Amino acid sequence: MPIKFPFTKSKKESIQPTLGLDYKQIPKHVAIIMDGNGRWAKNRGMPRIAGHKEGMSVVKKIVRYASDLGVSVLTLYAFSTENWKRPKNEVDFLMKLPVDFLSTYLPELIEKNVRVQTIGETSILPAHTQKAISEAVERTSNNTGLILNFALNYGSRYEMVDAVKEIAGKVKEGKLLPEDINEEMFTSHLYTSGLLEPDLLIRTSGEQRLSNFLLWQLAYAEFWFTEVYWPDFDEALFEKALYDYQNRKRRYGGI
Ligand code: V07
Repeated sequence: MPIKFPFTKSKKESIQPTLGLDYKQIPKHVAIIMDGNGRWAKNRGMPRIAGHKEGMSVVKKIVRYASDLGVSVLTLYAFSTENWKRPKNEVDFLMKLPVDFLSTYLPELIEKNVRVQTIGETSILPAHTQKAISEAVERTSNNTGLILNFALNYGSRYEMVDAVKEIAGKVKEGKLLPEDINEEMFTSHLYTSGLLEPDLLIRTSGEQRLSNFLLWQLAYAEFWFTEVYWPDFDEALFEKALYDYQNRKRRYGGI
């Protein structure tokens, strides 16, 4: 029998946990590197963009599930600063995905009380992409449920260099003393300012690298990897990641 949770608002969705998750210890912030879309398509003799399209459907499923489980922040690595090196047709297609996603899914996000945010240098994305995203950000800005945080044109080293530049500017203007620079104030200059640090990082497709994703913010996160390509990722695997997370001892460098 499907189990409904007290924190689930939607009448449409229900989830069937199988592993015995502890609903009092759901990770607050889950970050995902959604890898393997191109390889998934290639294995089926399909163009890479078919993998991206299928990957987008999985985003919808996982957003629903994370929202139902009571996750506070879901950060998804949708487009990295390195992804511009891909063929133009692929980049063009990727830049249409936020438009496509939101044209069909924004009403459900609103209904589910999800708040859309982004991290990364979104100001250089194509106008149609920016327009769709800023509309979603605006229309969900008062929502208090899951924060759905898309990393778009995101690179962690760039983010940190940007923070350093901003801090240096404040020092130069005499607004800040070098001795007042500390971890907390550095953190507050990153794109993720105001968000909790990720508790759990998931990467699909068998790669076990950070690829310039949230280098500073993942300092204490648990890492969880699967061989499964992102288009084949599903609720059961997400639940397994959370289950494994709950069964690891988190010591923060202590004993
Ligand atoms: C993208 C689908 C998922 C697999 C990984 C790469 C391809 C959803 C979005 C999106 C972004 C912003 C937004 C709403 C939706 C997206 C890109 C790629 C660039 F406000 N999926 N997805 N954006 N992929």
